[in-house]
Amino acid sequence: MQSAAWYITLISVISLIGVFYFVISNSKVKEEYSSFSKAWYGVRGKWFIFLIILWVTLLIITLKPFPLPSQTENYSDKGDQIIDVSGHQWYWVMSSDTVVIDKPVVFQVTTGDVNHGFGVYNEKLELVAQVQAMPGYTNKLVYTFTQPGKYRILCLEYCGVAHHGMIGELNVKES
Ligand SMILES: [Cu+2]
Repeated sequence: MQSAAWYITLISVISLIGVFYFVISNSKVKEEYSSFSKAWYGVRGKWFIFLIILWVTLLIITLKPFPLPSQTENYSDKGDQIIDVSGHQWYWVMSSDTVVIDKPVVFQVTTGDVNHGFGVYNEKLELVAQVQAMPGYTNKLVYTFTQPGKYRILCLEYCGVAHHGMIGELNVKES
């Protein structure tokens, strides 16, 4: 894989040098191009409009499924599992430590002092979800667990001498 990437890069660079050399060596040659430009200026206008439409369409398609949940929506109305989380030097305070699988969990995360990173890890210590914990803000993290187990909450932002000791527990049970 690495060597394939290397060869593709090498070939691309050599062809680019070739193109540059061709353009530079032909730049002194004068040619009549008014007929050429007349024909292509119209195309250029249409091409520009086409690219604008394509760009706006792609923006709408790709930005709509934005991966972050709405920060203004009131989740308590929907019967989701809501956990208020607050990070402190150096511990986590959570309004609940038990959730069930296959139902969205809304973590409402803030901090009592400095910035922390709220990271949810599974039993293999793989990061499954995370959000920033910031003073003066409540950031929402919506995550649906699919595997039961004992999950851990670790801090993802260095916040002082006992940063590594900020370990919380979350029990995820079968529904
Ligand atoms: Cu921290």
